[in-house]
Amino acid sequence: MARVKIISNPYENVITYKKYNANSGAWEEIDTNSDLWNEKYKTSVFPFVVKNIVDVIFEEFRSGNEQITIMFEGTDDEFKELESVCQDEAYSGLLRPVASVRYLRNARDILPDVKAIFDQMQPLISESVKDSEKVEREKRQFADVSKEAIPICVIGNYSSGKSTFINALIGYEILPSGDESLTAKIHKIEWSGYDDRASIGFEYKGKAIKLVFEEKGIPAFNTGEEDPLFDKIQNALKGTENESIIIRVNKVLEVLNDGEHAELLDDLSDIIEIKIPFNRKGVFGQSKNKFVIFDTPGSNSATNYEKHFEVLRKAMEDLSNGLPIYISEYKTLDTKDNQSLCDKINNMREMDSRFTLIVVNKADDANLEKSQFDPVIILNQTVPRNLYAGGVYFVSSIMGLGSKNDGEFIGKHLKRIYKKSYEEFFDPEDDFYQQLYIHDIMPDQIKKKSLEESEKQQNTIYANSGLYWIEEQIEQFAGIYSPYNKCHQSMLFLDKVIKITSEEIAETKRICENRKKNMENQLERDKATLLDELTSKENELLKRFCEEYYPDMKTSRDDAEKKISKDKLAVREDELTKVRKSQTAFDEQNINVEVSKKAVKEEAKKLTKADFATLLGSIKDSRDRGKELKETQKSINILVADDLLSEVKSDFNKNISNAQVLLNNSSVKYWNNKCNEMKQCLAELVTGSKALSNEKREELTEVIMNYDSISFDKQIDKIFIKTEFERHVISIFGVKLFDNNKLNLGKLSRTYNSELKEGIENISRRLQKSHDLSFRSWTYNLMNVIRENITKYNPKLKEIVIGINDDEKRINDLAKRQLRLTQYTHDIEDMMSWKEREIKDPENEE
Ligand SMILES: Nc1nc2c(ncn2[C@@H]2O[C@H](COP(=O)(O)OP(=O)(O)O)[C@@H](O)[C@H]2O)c(=O)[nH]1
Ligand SMILES: [Mg+2]
Repeated sequence: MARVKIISNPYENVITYKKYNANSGAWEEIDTNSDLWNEKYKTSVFPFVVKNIVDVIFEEFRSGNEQITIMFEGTDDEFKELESVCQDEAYSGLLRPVASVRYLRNARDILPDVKAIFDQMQPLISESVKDSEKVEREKRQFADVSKEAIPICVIGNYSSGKSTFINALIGYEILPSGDESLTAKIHKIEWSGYDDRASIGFEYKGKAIKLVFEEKGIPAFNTGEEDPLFDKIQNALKGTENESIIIRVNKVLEVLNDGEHAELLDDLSDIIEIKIPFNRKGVFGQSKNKFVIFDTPGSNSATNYEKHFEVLRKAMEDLSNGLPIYISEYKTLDTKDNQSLCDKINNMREMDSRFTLIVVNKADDANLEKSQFDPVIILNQTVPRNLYAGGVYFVSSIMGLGSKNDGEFIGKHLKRIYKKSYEEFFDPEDDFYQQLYIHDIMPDQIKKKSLEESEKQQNTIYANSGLYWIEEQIEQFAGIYSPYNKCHQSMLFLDKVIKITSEEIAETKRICENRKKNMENQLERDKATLLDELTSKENELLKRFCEEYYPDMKTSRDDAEKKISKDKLAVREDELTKVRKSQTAFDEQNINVEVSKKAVKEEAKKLTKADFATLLGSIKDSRDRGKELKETQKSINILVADDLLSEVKSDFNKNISNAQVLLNNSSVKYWNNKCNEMKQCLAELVTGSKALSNEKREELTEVIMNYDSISFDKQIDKIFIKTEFERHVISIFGVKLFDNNKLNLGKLSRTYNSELKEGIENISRRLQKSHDLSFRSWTYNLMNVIRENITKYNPKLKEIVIGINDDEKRINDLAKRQLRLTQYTHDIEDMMSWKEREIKDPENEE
């Protein structure tokens, strides 16, 4: 029986494959000539290619009617996709998908935790990357990653229907469509948060302008001076006091897009921000996700092409990990204009084109007759060839919009098209009945869902316009795929911040070293020698103390490690069983069914045929009774397992927090001792030195011996232990029930002990790092006090010493922040790394 393994890591965007060698009992590389080596199957989004992957596996590994086991290592979400594909009748039930013990958590599940950590980090990050100009971009990106907004970037050539498509998503005719001016701007559109409020914001002649629309009335905007553009806006709004917000917003946007007064628009910012109500009809309007839509200028308005693109790129810079939607018409899928735009997009690193949705708009007007329609040919045309990721969607934006606003359009042109096509989209009996979604090109298992779901839609025009299914896909992206992106971006961002902090530390250290050298050069020789001796002693001790710390703490770690044995668990299990049994009125006497059955059988041998019927009856009776008892026993086992597991978990929590206290105490004790040792050693050096007068020597010795004791950074321990904690509790949870509904005690005690050990190691390591830093900072400060004393009566030197002091404080601060950033990064990394689970079915184990 063939066994293949798929390892998919959507966080890193890689899929790899292995095959099982029954002779060696090991997983090996797949054959070099396998189609699975195809780049497409290694880096795509798994659900987009899973059907093809399964096809290849079926083709290459099939041998007669033998089953093929497909072992899957990855997230549960992706495993479900695999399962649904394998059910396809085409594989005659020969494919057996199995989830491996190794798995990754779904991004949508960990994203809230990642965000929580980011929130905690926010002040830390802004402190660490202050003043530095080069990190402005990173900071903006950070804001993006930690925000919930999901950018949708609508791109396409001039007049392909971008604005109309966006209006269809929103369900209101907000954006003007039709004629587009050469000075076209980017429109950034968000939900206003209210049904009766909207705003338009932009910059004009360097001033920020914001028009706020409420249910009734015309927005007042007091600009101070008269301006032809504002006059035009006021004019356009005249008499619309009682119109809907949508109409008023549309009127203003028309003015801001009107090529007739292009010269006025030159003073308008490139981005116009619009906040408006969304129509609640449809998937998009009901989504809980916060989408931000960008309407981009059509690219083939030749003269401004480069400029438009630059504007778009800038807008996207702030909003990485967005969803690109490419709008094209059916008849222009293969044009040069589209080719050059595709090239641009593929070169734009801000955009993750792995997810691009391709919309063939105005499909109400396209010739999609079956005889002409060939997906293979379409996929080979410019736009799909360059950008196809998960689907080509056939849409009529006008019909989609009409399905949400009941055909009430502002523009006559749109209204006419809607009215004209209404029957075609509504009446199945119509000669030209249109269901645009049936033309969509996407992976089979998704297509299947699309057909089923679209068929079920109550609003037929909405479904038939193709809008419904693309909204479903956008929602899918937001729910499942976008979190991976955000997780990934957050890691990239953290790495950058940590790198920047390191650079700053290195730079400050360099300045500090120079200052020290400078000071020593200016100091009298004897004093300089003393300072030199003190510094090297300080370094030597610092090094030794840090090295000895971890081994020294071993006893404390051992003390904290309160292991649990399998036997002890068994005893506790017995006790809990007794308690549960007494509550369930469990009849102990009847438990010996097996014995009584045997006795009946013995009897049977002696009996004649005549008595046999009665006997059978009694066997059946006893069997029924046995069954009943087994059921009771089973439910008791389940209860006991729950009891025991929750006891063990609270025990674990208790032990971990005890360990935390214990380790902290002994660590504090260790460093307090070392502080004293350090003081003594340095004081000895001073006492034995000839560089200072008797009086000054004594004074300095006293300063050293009376120097403050060390204080530790408490905050660090508090923050980290929380996440540390949860992680381990989750692992303990992972101990599953056995078939007989009892816990696997051996496994439980093993897991418990190893998790406890690891937890303690982690606490210890974190303490080490944090206390080590505190100690360093304490020594730096002590050395500065000494330095100040030695140079006390020299004003020029004093200044340098103050500088050194500041530098060292800064280095220390940065190092502490960096430590915390690193810890946070580990926490996030850990969430995205491979985990192992216990699996009930022993067959699944490798
Ligand atoms: N028949 C039809 N025409 C459409 C559809 N969507 C847009 N149009 C028309 O195409 C033209 C350009 O649309 P617009 O949204 O302004 O395109 P943009 O330049 O890409 O923003 C307008 O005249 C629209 O009425 C559609 O679904 N069907
Ligand atoms: Mg437009």
